[in-house]
Amino acid sequence: MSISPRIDAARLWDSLMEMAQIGATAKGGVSRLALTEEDRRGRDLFARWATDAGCTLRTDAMGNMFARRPGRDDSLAPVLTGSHADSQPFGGKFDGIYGVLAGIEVIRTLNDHDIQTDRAIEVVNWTNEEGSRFAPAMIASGVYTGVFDLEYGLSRTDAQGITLGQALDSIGYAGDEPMGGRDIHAAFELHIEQGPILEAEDIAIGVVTGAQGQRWYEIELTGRSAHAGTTPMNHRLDALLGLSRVVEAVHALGIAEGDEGRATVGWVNVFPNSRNVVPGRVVFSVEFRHPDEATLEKLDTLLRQEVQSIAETIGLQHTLKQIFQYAPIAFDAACIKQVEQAATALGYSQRRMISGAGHDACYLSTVAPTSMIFVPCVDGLSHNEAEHIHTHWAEAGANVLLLAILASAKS
Ligand code: HGY
Ligand code: MN
Ligand code: MN
Repeated sequence: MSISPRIDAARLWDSLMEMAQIGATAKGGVSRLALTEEDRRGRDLFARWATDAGCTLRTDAMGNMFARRPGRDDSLAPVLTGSHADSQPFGGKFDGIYGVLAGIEVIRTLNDHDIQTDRAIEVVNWTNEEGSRFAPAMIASGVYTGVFDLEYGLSRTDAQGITLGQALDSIGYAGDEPMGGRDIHAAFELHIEQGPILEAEDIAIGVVTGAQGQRWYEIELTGRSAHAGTTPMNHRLDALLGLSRVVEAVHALGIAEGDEGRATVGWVNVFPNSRNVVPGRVVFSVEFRHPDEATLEKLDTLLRQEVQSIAETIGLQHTLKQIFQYAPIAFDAACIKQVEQAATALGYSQRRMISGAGHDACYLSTVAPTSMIFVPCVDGLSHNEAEHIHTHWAEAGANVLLLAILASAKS
């Protein structure tokens, strides 16, 4: 593989820091929840940079944005890259947006050196990857790839009852581009690892071969609200007591799976949430992740048994629904090889690994040859305002992305 020019690391870092000003939080992170005013400002900036780099911009009905740099032969299926610009409520400056802006930096670098590719290159900003404002996660790449239908996607509601479709309209990003259904030659998503492995092993590039499976649940426990001062303990139907026991049980299920166990209760709503009222109802999330589908199936069974038993012991009603799931993902061998060859050509240390986090690439892999590139992050910390990467890590990942795309964009 001939060594191509390198990306402009300072320009990429400047773009990351400029974007990080949008939704900047006091503790150095960002808050750009999907389809909020901050997300709109981030989208506008992405759109400006993409058009400044000579790309055409198209937006589909879920608000997914496609910045396209034409190739010599427009009839050839394009090479996709990109990631997501939305963040967690108190997220970091790099989760998702690093892959979006590294894609723009690849385009800028090709322009600088007047490099034409046979295939078009598209940098995508996927809507609502985080699944924080609108559950489930990766909903828009899920609709794009046919995992969910459009009506389901647009009807997801946030905590205030606003639908994803209404939020899209309110920020002016409901597009008319057809949802998916077209040939994609290959896709590469560059992302921070969001875990500790690469930094701990002092390795520059994660060659991501797949992603662990996920199961997301929404559980409701219903007891009876009652006066905190007059209701004896043995007269209570305390839903929050039930939640606390489910949290302990879920944690124990994760621990029982050893190093690969991932079990989390992250989203909790207590009603009426008043200091002097015994909570009558709770609605909360449970999620499991694991590289083995049979283990996820086992955890599903155990969760249902635990919730049933805890609810019965206290005298609570309960509902449990699975709202999101996908089996462990294997990425495309040829794409994986192109990433390895790019890292080797550039002299970067590398190791194969699977992704602990979900990414839009997981759904994209169901319709196109796809793989991912990881770079380390400090202390493996992410979904936290203190998330940080070093400039040389950012540079290495974007250079590998550049070479992998160049190799793939040949007809
Ligand atoms: O939850 C995830 O794995 C991703 O960060 N949305
Ligand atoms: Mn992400
Ligand atoms: Mn994330």
